[in-house]
Amino acid sequence: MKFFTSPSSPFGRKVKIAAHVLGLYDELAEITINTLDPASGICDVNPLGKIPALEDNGSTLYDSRVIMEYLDTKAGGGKIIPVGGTARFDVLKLAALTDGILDAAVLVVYETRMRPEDKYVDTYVARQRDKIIRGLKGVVATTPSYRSGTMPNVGEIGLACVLDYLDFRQQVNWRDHSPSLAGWLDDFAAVVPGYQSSLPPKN
Ligand SMILES: N[C@@H](CCC(=O)N[C@@H](CS)C(=O)NCC(=O)O)C(=O)O
Repeated sequence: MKFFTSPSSPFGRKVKIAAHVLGLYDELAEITINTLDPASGICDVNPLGKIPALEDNGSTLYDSRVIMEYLDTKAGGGKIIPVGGTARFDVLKLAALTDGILDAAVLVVYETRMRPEDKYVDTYVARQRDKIIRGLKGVVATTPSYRSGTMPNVGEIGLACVLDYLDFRQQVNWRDHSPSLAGWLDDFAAVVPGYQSSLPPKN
């Protein structure tokens, strides 16, 4: 499987951890993409020009959530996404919340990277930061607990990627806003395959 991503992409990292826990990581041939480079070819793979994307058996998939579901299906199904019941929608909701936090965090990065300094819109950045902080509080309200050694679900994988991405970009100190998540991350980091090897690069 050709896997288009970059070491700093938190969405790409979700897929990497999912592939590890599902035992499929060795099947991924990683292709590093700089989405800002028009010659990267990513728009031929994903019309949205975004990573991650995956090519397998002649078809292309994009959006990290779709790719994770594809990998789950390939591994037999029901492993990182519960098949039914309230558990399924609890997990999908947590995944949507963590993706929303990541979207806001990525937009904060783009606001500074894409605009000249005099066009930087503080109120827009503040709005995204508020989403991040409210989103984290929403996560805490679900009283997450990772049971050591269990297969993490897509929501938990998303949460780990959120917390490390916020540390990487240093936009919001989540330990101030949601200190209870520190213990959660320690439990997850200690045992989940692919967690350490997929950490974002050091700043
Ligand atoms: N919903 C998408 C979000 C992916 C995304 O925003 N990726 C960023 C990199 S972390 C990207 O490719 N940005 C380039 C762009 O927006 O043009 C997913 O889950 O895969």
